[in-house]
Amino acid sequence: MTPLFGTDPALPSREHLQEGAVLLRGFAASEAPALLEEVERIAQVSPFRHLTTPGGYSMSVAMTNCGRVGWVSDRTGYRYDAVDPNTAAPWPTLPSAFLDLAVRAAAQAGFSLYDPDACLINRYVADSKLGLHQDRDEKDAWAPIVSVSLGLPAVFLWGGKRRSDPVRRLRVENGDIAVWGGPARFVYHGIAALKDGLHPLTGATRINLTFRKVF
Ligand code: MD3
Ligand code: FE
Repeated sequence: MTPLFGTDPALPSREHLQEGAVLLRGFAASEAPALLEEVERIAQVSPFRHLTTPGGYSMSVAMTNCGRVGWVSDRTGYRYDAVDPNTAAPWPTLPSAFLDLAVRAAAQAGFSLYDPDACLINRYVADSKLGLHQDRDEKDAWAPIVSVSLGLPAVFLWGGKRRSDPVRRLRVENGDIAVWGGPARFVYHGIAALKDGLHPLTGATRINLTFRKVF
């Protein structure tokens, strides 16, 4: 008998983070090369770009999207937009391999019938970081955010419901998936400055897919 989750490093494991949040270590590891091929295909249509924050700063993380809508930021604020402002065309559609993976991961964390509208794709290089924030531009406040880590490892900053709550640090690696929904949906989180390195699949970068139920 092969257990689905266990202590064998070749098999995925499941860590309970808090009520509504689960870390599935290695869950996407075997699919990572196929997922990264899709990312390249998407980026040929809607290239990675450094968005401008409402405060006028350029983000150190480069972003693109696929799905019915994509997350964008500019001097006027944050929003989901059905059109890529850089190409004036719709975002590439969500590949079935993405949707299938997100639905399986959400189900493992107890969220059935997950139906994400958007996948934000983040690309980190050495020193890229994402400051502590909440994801609150989505109407559905219960549906989880599913986060897939690919390539170089990173450190998740994982706080509480208030910005002043203590922040835990959690190392995530290629193939790890975190699911944050229900009571964990509005916790503050971020990514510490990426350490430089070389990953066999992604070179000097980390790619993160975050699936969102927007409507
Ligand atoms: C959601 N991305 O794009 S996802 C983002 O690795 C974002 O690129 C990070 O945060 C990345 O908005 C981290 C992981 C994450 C962690 C904690 C959360 C997402 C979360 C808590 C609540 C909601
Ligand atoms: Fe976030």
